[in-house]
Amino acid sequence: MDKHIVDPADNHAYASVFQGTGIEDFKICIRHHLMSFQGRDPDRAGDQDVYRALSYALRDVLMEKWIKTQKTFYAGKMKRVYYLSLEFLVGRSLGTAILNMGLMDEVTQAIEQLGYDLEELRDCEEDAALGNGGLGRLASCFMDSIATMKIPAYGYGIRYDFGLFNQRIVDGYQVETPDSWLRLGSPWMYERTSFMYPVQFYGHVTATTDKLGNYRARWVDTEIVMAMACDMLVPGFNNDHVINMRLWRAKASRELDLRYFNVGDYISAVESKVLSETISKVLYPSDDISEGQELRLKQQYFFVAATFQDILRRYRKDNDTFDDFPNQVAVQLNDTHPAIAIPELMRLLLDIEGLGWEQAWNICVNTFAYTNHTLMPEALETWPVDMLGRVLPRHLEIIYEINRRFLEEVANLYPGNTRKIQEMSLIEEGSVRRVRMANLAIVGSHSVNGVAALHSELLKTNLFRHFHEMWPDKINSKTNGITPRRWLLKCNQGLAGLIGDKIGFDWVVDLDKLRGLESYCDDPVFHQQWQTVKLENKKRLARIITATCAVDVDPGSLFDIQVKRIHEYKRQLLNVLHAIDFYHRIITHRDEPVTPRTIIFAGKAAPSYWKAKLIIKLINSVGDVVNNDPRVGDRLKVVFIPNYSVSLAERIIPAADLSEQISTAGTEASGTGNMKFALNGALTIGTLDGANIEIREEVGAENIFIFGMTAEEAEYEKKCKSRKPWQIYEANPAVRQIIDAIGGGAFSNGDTELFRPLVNDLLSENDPYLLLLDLESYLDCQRLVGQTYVDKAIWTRRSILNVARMGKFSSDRTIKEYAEQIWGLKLER
Ligand code: HBZ
Ligand code: IMP
Repeated sequence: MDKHIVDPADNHAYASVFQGTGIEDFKICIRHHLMSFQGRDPDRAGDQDVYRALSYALRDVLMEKWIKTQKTFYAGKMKRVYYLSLEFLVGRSLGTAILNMGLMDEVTQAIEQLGYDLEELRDCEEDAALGNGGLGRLASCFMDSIATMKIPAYGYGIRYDFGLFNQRIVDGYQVETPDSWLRLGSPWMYERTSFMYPVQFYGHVTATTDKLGNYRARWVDTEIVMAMACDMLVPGFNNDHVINMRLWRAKASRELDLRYFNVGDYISAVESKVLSETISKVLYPSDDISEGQELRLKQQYFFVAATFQDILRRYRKDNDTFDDFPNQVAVQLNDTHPAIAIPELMRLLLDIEGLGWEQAWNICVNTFAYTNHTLMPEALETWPVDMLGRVLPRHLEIIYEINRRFLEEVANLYPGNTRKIQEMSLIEEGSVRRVRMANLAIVGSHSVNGVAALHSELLKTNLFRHFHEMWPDKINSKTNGITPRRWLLKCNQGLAGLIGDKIGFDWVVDLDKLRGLESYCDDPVFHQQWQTVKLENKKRLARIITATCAVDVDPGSLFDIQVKRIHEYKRQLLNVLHAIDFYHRIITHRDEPVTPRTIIFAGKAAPSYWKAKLIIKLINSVGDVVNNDPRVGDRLKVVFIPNYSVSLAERIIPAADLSEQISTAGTEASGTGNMKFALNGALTIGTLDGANIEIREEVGAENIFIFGMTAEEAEYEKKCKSRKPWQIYEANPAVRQIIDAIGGGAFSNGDTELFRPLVNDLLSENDPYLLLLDLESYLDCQRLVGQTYVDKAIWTRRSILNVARMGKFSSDRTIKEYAEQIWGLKLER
């Protein structure tokens, strides 16, 4: 029988209450949600209630567009792209939904007419912080670009109950508290109770033979956890295209309940239910360090197994065989976190679908592509063979077989080269044998990409050199990007408006259009307007600093900002050394003119990373001394803003004059904060590392402050130690004064032990991050920054040129490259 719920003639047939997107429609829909879903009297609703009602109203519009979008995928029999990521650092959704759907005027007015303020409603939203830092935020920028470029793609991940911890600063130290972002539920999470898949763990493997007499492995006696789909919808910019991130939530299986209930053990039944649901409880809070916990492995397999059941379900609707799989499905692995997908797809094809090894393997390799985000050895994931074999016995068997065949190939190519075989093996030998997930990901993918030009080169010449020699076409580079929608249009409405007045708004979807600003780089009226926008943004940030740090800062001073995860290689400590030097210069040469500065930090340290936490303590301690020294006055302030997050970044970045990107060359794979700052008119002080190199190429060497060693020089110094930190300490009085101040207790009430570990590292010949070797060059460069800032015309000109030349760093460009060069898609435009 025909179904008639939908009248095809009706434009808005799918939405029950929603008739359109006019001001009156919104008001009706908000009232409806307030009453029917929240049980609120519209006359007595608070900001939080109206925020929710508005979000649901917008979600109705999104859902309708999503269904239409999905239908076009089916109608066009399109190749689907699956972006698998354990992290999506989404931030807030309300503003993006309004902006991307072009509903700003309607919504603002509807809300105003109801007697509320849109800004205040937006502040009611909790960030979805389902990621640690760069890697997770990149995934979210990619979702925005994929939707904007109308690519048939899906993000897949985990719906953590607790996202990245909240950070408080107590007595200068970081203290972590849980991020219970779902306490009140999120209107942006669409729970689909009908999409539930079983995921197996533990058990063992038995062999059977199928009808044709072939070996078939069976994975039996397993524990089962259910994965429930929760969707977050992602609208493209101004194009009616809506895609989804499908995030899995762990639910106890009925089977598990019954096993205990049947024997009358009610408490055990409930206990094991709770236990199996812990899989999606919490995001692991370490970036760039692999923790190696069993629960983390279970998280990885949980989301991969559920995702592949969903992928195959969709594939089977239009296909009877697997021949066409790689032409219909592309899977991008965001780092090695989802790399267990490779043996999982093999398992499904071999054990469930009954394909032969060769055919299954070809399908795998042609389906998967792997993105590497780090060269740091401590971040490369390996799993103890014992653990993997216990949790996923069949997968370990498959990994061994992949390795056996692969090493055979290596041995044929390089007879007798046992060293090579050892280094390329998927198994690391040692007292504990471990599975190397990066090697698995390389062998099982047709494409391996780095995230900036330098990083990809280093993959080819160092970390993955053997693989590059064997497969010279596999490793490629896709320089990261950021979405201009969130990172300019939304976060810096003043600047976006000013740019729009001059050159229109085409840049929002075609960032190269910003080049049009170059012709205004010497226009004095435009300079004035440009400076006014920056000053307003700085005033807004100054208010936040007063509220959160209880320090008053001068919006007229140079805002010098470093915000990112706290990590030794990112060298926040180097920045502190400059702050101390600046302080010393003020108090020893009191009449010398200086350019007043506010040095701003924010960022989280992994809870187990004590040295990074000690750096936070040092920043706060230096701040305490400097900010309270009457000799300093308004010339210098040092502040640490607590609880860095996406929504805080949206307030901090537009207020920056100077962007600190000062990692040891060769350590930061790309960086994306560097791009966000430059796009908002900050000048960069940085090393020749990651994407900084490409930023310099684009903006011109005269418009960026570069200092320090190159990656090659840093590599050389690490090996040959031609310059020793203690020699620099002895030869340079300013350096000595800085180190002695920290070591002598000037920032720790005379305690000479507290910061001893940091001082020891600085003076050690084995400091892997080479801080003292770059310090003099950094201090000189900072002096030049201060002098340059005094000349407003020069600074503003450079700021404008930075923005004008940021076109390359749109994630739309990055995604276009992935789509055409890795995923095998042809794009409309
Ligand atoms: O990925 C970052 C890189 O450090 C940065 O240079 C790059 O721009 C960015 C995007 O490509 N890497 C991360 O953010 N890594 C993690 O967050 C991470 C999380 C969990 C891990 C390991 C790393 O187990
Ligand atoms: P999924 O791709 O099965 O996850 O479904 C996503 C949405 O696409 C569904 O809610 C439907 O609106 C639509 N859809 C699913 N299957 C088909 C199909 O076979 N043809 C057209 N649209 C479909």
